[in-house]
Amino acid sequence: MAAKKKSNKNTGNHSKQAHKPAISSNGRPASKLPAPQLNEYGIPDWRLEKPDFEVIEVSHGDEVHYEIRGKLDAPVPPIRDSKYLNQKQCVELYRWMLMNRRMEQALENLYKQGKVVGGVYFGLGQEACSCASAYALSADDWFAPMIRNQGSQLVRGFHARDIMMQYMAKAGSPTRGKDGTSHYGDIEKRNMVSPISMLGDLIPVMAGVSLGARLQGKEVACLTWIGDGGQSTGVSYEGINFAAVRKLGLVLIVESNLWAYSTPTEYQVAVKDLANRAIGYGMPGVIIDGTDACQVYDATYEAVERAHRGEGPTMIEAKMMRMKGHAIHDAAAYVPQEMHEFWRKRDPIDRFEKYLLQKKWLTPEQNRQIIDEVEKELEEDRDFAMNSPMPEPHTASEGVYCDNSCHDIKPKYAMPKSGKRGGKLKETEAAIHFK
Ligand SMILES: Cc1ncc(C[n+]2csc(CCOP(=O)(O)OP(=O)(O)O)c2C)c(N)n1
Ligand SMILES: [Mg+2]
Repeated sequence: MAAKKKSNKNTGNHSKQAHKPAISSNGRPASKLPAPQLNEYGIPDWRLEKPDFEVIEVSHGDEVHYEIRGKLDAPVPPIRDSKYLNQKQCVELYRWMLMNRRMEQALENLYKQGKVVGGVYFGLGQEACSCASAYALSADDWFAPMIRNQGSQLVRGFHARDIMMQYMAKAGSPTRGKDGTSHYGDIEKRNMVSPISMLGDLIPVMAGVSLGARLQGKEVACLTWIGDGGQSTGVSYEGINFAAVRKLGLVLIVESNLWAYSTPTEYQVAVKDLANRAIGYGMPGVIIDGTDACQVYDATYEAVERAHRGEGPTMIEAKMMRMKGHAIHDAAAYVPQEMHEFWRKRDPIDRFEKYLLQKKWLTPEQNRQIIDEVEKELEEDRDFAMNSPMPEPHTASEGVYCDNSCHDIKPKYAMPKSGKRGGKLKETEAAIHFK
């Protein structure tokens, strides 16, 4: 169910044309990129910094806490120039990241004012990962956000007011007040599959969306995200493996944000780089700095192109830090303070802003204007959401189950092509399965 929308000037649905590599006037790529390094298992690692520390469990009697050991005073790395993004796109992307951050700040305030019905989830520190990846999709591609990917919904055409109304369970929210978080999709316009709370379950679903489109003669990229914790679930393995075997257009971003609730990655998995798991599935993997919008965009863009060519899935490990607790109720007191300080210096929005200003792709005046516009839009959306009504009691049972008046279930692109053999199995074939 999708909320009725006001017109969206900044649609995240980009034409192919918009994704031409940034080329300088002499026809060469605008900048020289360093050759990507490979990790010990041959996985490309695009990062310009490899943070060198680990979290360890320390116990004093009955009390256990975490400490961080390693090099915490390393200089902040530069942003890696994009191979594909031009100036206009970079500025637009920066605006989405700002919108993502400021919307979540507004949601936090609404929660503290008692206006939110359930909890609130944040993607603080992960705005580049959510926004730049969604920005790399073409209009016909599909995406399925998880709790840290509210920014991707903005990029793909939802408004802050939709998300705010959803958290407040308002009548005009995407689920008409029937859910307090983000369990809605839009299969008509924005090609968004609803988040599934059970971690990993979206992976086979998105593999299935890719397969469904292929049966209808279309290769689409299907983007979803999974946390470092969520990636350990069995269904993640099954879904990724299925996509790899059938060469489906799954684009999987592993949000390697160092914590799964209160468990540090060191106590969750034995591998150093989660992208190494791509080797076991027989698919390409790449490691990127998840706080660098250009790296996120380029890696996703290449994975999307690969999906469009029908070559199969890609696993992108985006390394970064979950900068807040699991949700608003979790103060994350278990995270060593120095760890927050290290990553605060690598804030994706601050770094991207500085990069654009230094490159003179954004003047301080233009920057001020963008910030003012974002704030104004959010203020209007917040007022709209706050003043909109709660659902009428009699609507409680409406739209819960799909019926004939709901929508036609039909192929989106074309009638699936049937095999030469026809749909009927020979009796002997069916019998083979029971032997
Ligand atoms: C299959 C399953 N197990 C457990 C949970 C409860 N749960 C929700 S989020 C979460 C932690 C997820 O950590 P991670 O995947 O690293 O994502 P992050 O919160 O760091 O973004 C857990 C255990 C769940 N939703 N689904
Ligand atoms: Mg995590």
